[in-house]
Amino acid sequence: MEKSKVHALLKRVREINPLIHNITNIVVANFSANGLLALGASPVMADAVEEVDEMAKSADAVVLNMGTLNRESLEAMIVAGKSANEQGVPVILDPVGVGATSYRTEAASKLINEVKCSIIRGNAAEIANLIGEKWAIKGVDAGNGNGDVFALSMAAAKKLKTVVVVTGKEDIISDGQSTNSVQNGHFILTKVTGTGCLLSAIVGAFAAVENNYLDAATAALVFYGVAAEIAANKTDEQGPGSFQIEFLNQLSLVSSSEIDLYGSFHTK
Ligand code: ATP
Ligand code: TZP
Ligand code: MG
Ligand code: MG
Repeated sequence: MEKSKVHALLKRVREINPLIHNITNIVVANFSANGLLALGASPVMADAVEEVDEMAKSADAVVLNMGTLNRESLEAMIVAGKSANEQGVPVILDPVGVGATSYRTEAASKLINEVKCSIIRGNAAEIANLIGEKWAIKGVDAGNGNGDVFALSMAAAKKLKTVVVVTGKEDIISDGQSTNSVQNGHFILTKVTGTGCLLSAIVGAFAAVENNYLDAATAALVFYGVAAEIAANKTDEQGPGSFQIEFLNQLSLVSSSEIDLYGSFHTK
């Protein structure tokens, strides 16, 4: 993929203003909605089992996030996911905290057995646990595992027959055949809760406008990482609060020329 495709997809998101239906966790709902708006997408948070079928049908992408999962939200995710599958609407899964408890691990298995996910995005521990490989996890945060994330993303994509994104210092995106890596991002993203969840929502916005999901996810990660780098630079030394606000600004401001200047990604 060329940088020109990142520009083109960003432009398309900003022009089309896709509707992103999120069933997400209580920690990040507001931040995710604001981040999607800043990008130029249109967020809706809806999790009542009575309405998710209808909402998912009218959406351009559905994002399922297991962060504060419970019986009702799991049921709503399955209904929304099936509805999206019937309509050809892409489904993005963020398996937050899978591996931390057996409930999350079992719920994730149920979800991926019943719903066809277009893209699954998580940290290395979450993705490893999703395919039955043990990898240390600390609550919702990646533990100190130091396995091969390239091999992990490829193995997970093959096993789950979908595009898998493993994020961390370097991000790896695989469809089981081709694998891309993205070097953009900044350490301070790990000091603001919900930056992984918002990323999954933004991956949804790119998947809404591009059905090559390997390219869509890669472009989303480059865009997101560049926005973070610029925001970190502008709020140098001020800490995560200032960064969080400036990051929202940059999600709306990042331009094609900044992507040309700072974007860093490769096909492995
Ligand atoms: P975790 O709970 O382990 O933090 P997460 O779901 O928040 O996981 P991350 O892996 O933190 O997701 O990814 C969110 C964003 O932060 C991605 O854009 C990723 O590239 C970036 N990121 C994470 N860690 C680093 C790091 N050490 N340096 C640079 N960027 C990072
Ligand atoms: N607890 C349950 S969900 C959640 C926390 C802290 C937010 C996790 O967000 P992220 O994006 O994975 O850091
Ligand atoms: Mg993080
Ligand atoms: Mg996460």
